[in-house]
Amino acid sequence: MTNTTIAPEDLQKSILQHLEKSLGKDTQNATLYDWRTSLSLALRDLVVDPWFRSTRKTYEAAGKRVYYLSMEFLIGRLLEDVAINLGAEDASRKALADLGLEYDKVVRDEPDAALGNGGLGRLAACFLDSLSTLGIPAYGYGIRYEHGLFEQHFEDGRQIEVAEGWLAQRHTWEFERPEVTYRIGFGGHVNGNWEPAETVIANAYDTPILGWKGRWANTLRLWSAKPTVLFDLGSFNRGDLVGAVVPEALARAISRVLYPDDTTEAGKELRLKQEYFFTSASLQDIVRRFGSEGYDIDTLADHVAIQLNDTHPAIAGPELIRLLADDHGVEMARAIEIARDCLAYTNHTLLPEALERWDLGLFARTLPRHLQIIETIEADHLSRTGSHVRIIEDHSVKMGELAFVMAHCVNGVSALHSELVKKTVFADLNRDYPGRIINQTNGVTPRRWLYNCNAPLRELINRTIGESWVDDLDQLKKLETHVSDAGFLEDFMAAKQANKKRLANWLGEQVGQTVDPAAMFDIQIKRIHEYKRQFMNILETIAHWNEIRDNPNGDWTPRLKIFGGKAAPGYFVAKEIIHLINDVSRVINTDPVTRDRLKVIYPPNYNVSMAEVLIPAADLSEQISTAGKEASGTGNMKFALNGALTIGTLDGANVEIRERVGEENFFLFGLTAEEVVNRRTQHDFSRTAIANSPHLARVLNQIADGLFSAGDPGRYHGLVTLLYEHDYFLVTCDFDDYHATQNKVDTAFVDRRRWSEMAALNTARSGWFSSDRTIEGYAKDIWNTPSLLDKSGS
Ligand code: GL4
Repeated sequence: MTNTTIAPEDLQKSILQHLEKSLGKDTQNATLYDWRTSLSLALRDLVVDPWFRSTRKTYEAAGKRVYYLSMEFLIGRLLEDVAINLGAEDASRKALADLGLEYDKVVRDEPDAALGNGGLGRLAACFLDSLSTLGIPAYGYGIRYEHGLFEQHFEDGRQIEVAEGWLAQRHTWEFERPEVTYRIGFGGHVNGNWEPAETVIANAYDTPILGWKGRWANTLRLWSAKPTVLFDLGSFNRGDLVGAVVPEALARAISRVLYPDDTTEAGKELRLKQEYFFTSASLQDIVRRFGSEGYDIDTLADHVAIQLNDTHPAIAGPELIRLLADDHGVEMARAIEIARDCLAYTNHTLLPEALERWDLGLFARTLPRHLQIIETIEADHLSRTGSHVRIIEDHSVKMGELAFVMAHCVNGVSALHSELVKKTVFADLNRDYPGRIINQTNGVTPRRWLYNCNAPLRELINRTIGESWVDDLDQLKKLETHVSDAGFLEDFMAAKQANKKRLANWLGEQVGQTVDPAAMFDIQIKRIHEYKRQFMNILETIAHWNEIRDNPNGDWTPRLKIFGGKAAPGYFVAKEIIHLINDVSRVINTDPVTRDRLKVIYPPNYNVSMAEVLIPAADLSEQISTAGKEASGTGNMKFALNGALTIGTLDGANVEIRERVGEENFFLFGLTAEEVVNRRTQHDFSRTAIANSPHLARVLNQIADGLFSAGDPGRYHGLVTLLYEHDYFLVTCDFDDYHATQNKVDTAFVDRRRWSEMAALNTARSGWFSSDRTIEGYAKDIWNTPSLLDKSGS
């Protein structure tokens, strides 16, 4: 084991040295930021050795490497990650305590690196963690956005977006590489060669990603856009001060902001440019590195496995062909073959609006050479397969089809999703290329999502089965034998209670609300979307509130409902749902009749760090999407791993979670994916469902009458009408079953012994949902990359 053990005294010395020498501060004037940065730099010093060692081993092994191309990496904070992977958490605590500082406060000062929207970006971050833990040589490639996902504020219950500024402070973990730059062209003409009209520079910034016990570290390389000409001196000298900075502003715009939506075609030129920008820079980097090691370009696919995280980097197909054919003189047909052998594509959604299509005119103007290559790819595909599926159609370039045709392997992200990919979006291509679509069910890193965020449960597990579960999560199965032991169950619930108290304190600090840690903590955290049905959750909450009011002396199980999540700024309905949740919460929380038994809290600005406080404290996990719509979900796995029970539909990875934890330990409700499709064909299905559900009808009338929007009774007419007229996500059809199942949850929660067994079994049986297992699957079935880790030492 290479657990870099560092004595607290040595760490403290290093912290003080960085405070003075790197930050130019003395202890008297040091701020929290200074201390946090000094600790980070001191720990970063310890990362460099394993990082260099891994890089050397990678080059020596001369084997295949993974390149994970992703528009998004939703990393969150890194300091704690590094501290635990180095085995330096205790030393850090001690070193800081002796300086009069509190470790937890210092780590909480770090802003989240929010370079992603939600599940897709967070999955990429979990994959980086697992790749390093498994010692698979890999690079993550993405964009170094200056502004990550927007900050969410509430004003009178409405979502307000404010630009986020994580780079306003020094980002301690990265190393700028001013010498690593590539030119990225746009527009222009093709006269034999492509002559772009416009060029920007992609500049690399590297962050080491350390795996468990510091045994291995890979690199996350993010690209920042810079102008080729810093400053238009001519304009400046003519007195045009604004015009002088235009070239710089235009270039930098490319890496300025993360698009705040991963499920709608953001459209427009800038998004296309962002996608090409980071894909081209990454591929140029890969090909350059390959060449510098002296290999024959014809063997590229023996050394290079490129994974496309959704269609955002789908331009990689034509770009790699361009580099091979135009720059390295490889014959076109062979270039297509090599590129395909290198590339694989993960599909993350079936939502039609998320399958990118670019307007042909825009595409031709921006990437004229690539359009020619795509025509060649299409002709090759059509002639080889006799397919009728085109890549260029209806005056647009279809990126899903392009990614599929140019990948040797296409995977979905849960068993159900992969089957639906075969049957729906890519049914025809599946026939043209049988066997190309496979499944790799998502996973989450147990380092962040149990070890680090849930210290009480971590300690209990360590005491019970030892520590080997952290990088071998199947070991959690050993907990099963302890589930019949009353003492163990008590300890398990004590850990949960400690987390609930921590959350209660946190809520007190953050939103000024007092909550009862004995209540059931029922949590739905994720992006706000109609298909995820936060709307159904808040409607059911109102129905529950009505029931308590109707029978105030009933034996009600106290519940705290927590919502968290952001809506895309342009997604009107999602923003209405946020507004409604906040309005309902105001009314319910001030009702003296129900106050002790039902509370609704929606802390603003949900992010990775907030999830780390919420998930360990959950009793109930809400995974209630319309069946067939949530490709996988990964929050569902984090909750189950941390001993929450799920109320959920047969959607995404819920299906596999239920299979593994046992159907008796999962609260299932709702239509199946197949039933959903059938129900939509029935005439007036939503009106019928509402007419048959007195609970729902009453709730909808209350909302329509303005009960939750005093002074503005018409506020939610649009939302209510939507349910009557276009209930595409079948909120009305699943409502009654959901409500009845929630009542079962209430009853179950009161039987503490049984509940604690179910909760502990959820933890014990969630080992399969480790992203280590997922990455092993990719390595074996898609990449053919070995681990270079010598688990025994060095
Ligand atoms: C998503 C899916 O919506 C989500 O179910 C899945 O877990 C995640 C990672 O595979 O990918 N697809 C898109 S687009 N955004 C997501 O979060």
